[in-house]
Amino acid sequence: MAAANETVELTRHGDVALIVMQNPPVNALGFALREGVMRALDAVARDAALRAVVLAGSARAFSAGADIGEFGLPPRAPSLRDLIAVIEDFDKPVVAALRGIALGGGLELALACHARIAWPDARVGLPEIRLGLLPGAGGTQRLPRLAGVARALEIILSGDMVPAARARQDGIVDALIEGAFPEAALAYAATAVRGPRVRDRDARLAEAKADPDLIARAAAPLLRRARDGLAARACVEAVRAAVTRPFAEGDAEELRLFLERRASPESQAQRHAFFAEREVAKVAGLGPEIAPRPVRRAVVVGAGTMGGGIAMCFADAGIPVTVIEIGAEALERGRARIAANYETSVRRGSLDAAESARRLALIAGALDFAPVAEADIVIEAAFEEMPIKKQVFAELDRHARPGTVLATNTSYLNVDEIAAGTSRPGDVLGMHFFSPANVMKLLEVVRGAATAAPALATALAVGRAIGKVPVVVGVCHGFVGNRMLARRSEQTERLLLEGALPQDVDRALTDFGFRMGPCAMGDLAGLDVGWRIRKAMGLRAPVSDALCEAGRFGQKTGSGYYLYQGREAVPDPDVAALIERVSAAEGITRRGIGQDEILERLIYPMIDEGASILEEGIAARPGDIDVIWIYGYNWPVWRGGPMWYGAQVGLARVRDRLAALAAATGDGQLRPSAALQRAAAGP
Ligand code: 3H9
Repeated sequence: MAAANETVELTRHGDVALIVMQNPPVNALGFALREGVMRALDAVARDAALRAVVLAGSARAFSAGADIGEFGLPPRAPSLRDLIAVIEDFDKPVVAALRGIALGGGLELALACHARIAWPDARVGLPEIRLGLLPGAGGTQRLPRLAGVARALEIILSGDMVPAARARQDGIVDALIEGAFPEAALAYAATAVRGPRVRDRDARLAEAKADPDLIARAAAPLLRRARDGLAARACVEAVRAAVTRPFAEGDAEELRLFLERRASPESQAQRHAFFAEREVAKVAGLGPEIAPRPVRRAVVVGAGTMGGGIAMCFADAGIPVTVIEIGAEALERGRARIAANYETSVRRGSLDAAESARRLALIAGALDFAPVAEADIVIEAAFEEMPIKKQVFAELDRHARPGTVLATNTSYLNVDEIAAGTSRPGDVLGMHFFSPANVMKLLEVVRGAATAAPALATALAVGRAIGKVPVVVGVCHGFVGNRMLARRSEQTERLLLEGALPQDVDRALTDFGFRMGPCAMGDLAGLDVGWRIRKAMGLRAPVSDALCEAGRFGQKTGSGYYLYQGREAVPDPDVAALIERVSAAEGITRRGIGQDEILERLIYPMIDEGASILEEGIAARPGDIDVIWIYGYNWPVWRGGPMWYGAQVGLARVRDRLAALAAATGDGQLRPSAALQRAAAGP
């Protein structure tokens, strides 16, 4: 046994060498790992007794690809491309033994080997597009030569992982292995012969060479779905080069495009988002010594849209859940809505009928609180009114076992006040889901003043188990996401009153990269919800109120800020007239407002609010806020999130523009907060 260096082990087994990459947790191909593999190969090359090589990783990961953390650093040789060149031209056959994941540069390394064998749990993929990149170590040139051009485009542009069995069908993997590791790999390599290099295998390119439109046809639907159009188009161009140029030229073109994308602000933003998403899992006061409690059974209180969506999250994750309602009719309505949601998935082909039935069977209903006694976690999704919440929590306190996590799905209310009404505030916290709860990945986990660490750890573990990205936030009105959203909504209303129309406001945000602007979003969610809350609180939003008074609640009534023809929003002259009337009644002289001003007034106040949220400790890091906006509000990931964007613009500029806008409009809400001023001044 010999260590090539601290991350790579080289052992000899008869005439076969075994090189094992050991850079936990996922064998990212950092400098030490690359250097270690290079040294090991060198030792093998010099040893005449060795006639074949197995290159392997851990059970979890062959390799997750290039070390993303190194992208901002000066390059250090050997590069991944150097390593790939040595492997490809190695005069003894090199067999990649794939277990766990082989992603990005990890798969590219395997593609340079002379054969690939995979255990059934292996998954391969080229997820670079999710970081605003394209594969940069030959993936766009070699994959089409194995899997064909159309399939390679699908894999590269989706970034999805391909299970071993499918990778075998696609021709990416040469053999599926059932035997033990490493014996089965060594046995395979012992009989391996060095076939043609992947770069020399052009047969599968023939179809695309003969049909010049094939790439455009195959890429079109994939480009439509891409979230970062620049990266997606670069992927297509690199694959086109694989078809139209000799390997060396295509490969050089791929590298050129890769370096261009790697330096782009879009990719930097997505790399930030990647690390921010992993960072949110690190929570102050939650060390490895705090074990989450096991959750085998859940209860959701309330069978409304939110409660039903939350129940589906549990059923989707295989956790039995009981939904409690006060009336049989409401319970039945809730159950019917859940069943209809599953039916839609079956109709669309995303779920098969048997699985849908299995999930539905995991959801029970009850008309009293008795099932709470069996639950490990309870999520209350009742009406958004404090007296109702308190009543429900009194019942939960009466029925729940000690240690059951009691969570409220409140969007705004004070979690500490809810907790104080129970005899066990340590087990109470917020779990704020986003609508539709079974789809949106964000979960704000609200840590109350008294929330105990094990309860928090359990909520986070449950959140992850049901496929969410949980972010810990503190108690305040609206927590992080909705508190910032309120600043944007305020400005939407002001902009409409001062001279903009809904389509102007929305266009500023869709041009920025959002799928929808605030007016279209309001129409989708239903304008009446906010209207009722405002009325109860004695608040006004003159334009939105006037729309509701005219019965225009949004999509559900066929009209809101827009007129709806099916789901298509059409600007409505009646709305323009209504807004002009409201402006006049408010004594406001309307003026033309440019797109730049609209964008600044929608986004900068959110950044301002984010600065206060950070200063108050409601969110732990700027990246946490970014994750909240990316997963809860569809902030375009290639813009990195509001705090990342604010840092790119420069907080001092955000501060100055807000001050100027406040002075120009007389709107005090635009004045930069003390927190932003402090953040902009720097440490
Ligand atoms: C590339 O390969 C470019 C090439 O084409 C060209 C080069 C020339 N680098 O997610 P997890 C860390 S681009 C650095 O919690 P999971 C991660 O930060 C790359 N670090 O686990 C975390 O650290 P910590 C293409 C990485 O099981 C820890 O590993 N590859 C990398 O839920 C565990 O990660 C990708 O885009 C990396 N490449 O998911 C794959 N990968 O514990 C990106 C992970 O300190 N990675 N880390 O917070 C993933 O998609 C997921 O991490 C993975 C594991 C599926 C691998």
